[in-house]
Amino acid sequence: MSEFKELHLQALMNARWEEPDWQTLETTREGAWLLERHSMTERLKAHCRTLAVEVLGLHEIEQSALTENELSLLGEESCLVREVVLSGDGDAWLCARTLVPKSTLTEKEQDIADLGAVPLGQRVFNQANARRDAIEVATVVVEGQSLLARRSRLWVNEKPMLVSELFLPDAPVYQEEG
Ligand code: VNL
Repeated sequence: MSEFKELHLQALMNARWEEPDWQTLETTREGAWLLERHSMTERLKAHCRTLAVEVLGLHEIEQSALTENELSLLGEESCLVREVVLSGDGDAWLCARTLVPKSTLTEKEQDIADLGAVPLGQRVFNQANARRDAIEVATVVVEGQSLLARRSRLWVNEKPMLVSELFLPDAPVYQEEG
């Protein structure tokens, strides 16, 4: 799993995020996934019987290690980094890296640090005021394969976090019926 982690998380961190071409993307199958504003957890769950979350990493990152772009989306603060891989019925579908600013992990949101195998989306979207913005997309090459990725900002009780998601080769986004 550590090789997997190196490859995919590194690729995700090196992604060149771009503003989506909404008009074109909205009409495509990939677009429905990449531009999803509600819960990716729900969307993935609709394509399998069991969605499993494996936590690959959970650590703190200093403000100085964040990019200008990340700081402008989140504010100037150190963050918790949560790295996971999501599998649908045993197939790895999505690799995700989430930056959660320290000030987001307060009051009701303290538990986000301790989610473990509970999907982040499940926790965030059962809150009525959850919303997503700043959606950006990228194509990431891993071992010669072009994979789709997106980054978006999630808000819970007006507190932000930044989610980067890499769709792995077996993900339903690449399948005809996806
Ligand atoms: C997580 C991150 C879950 C990104 C997701 O959906 C996701 C998580 C299930 O960290 O649990 O799209």
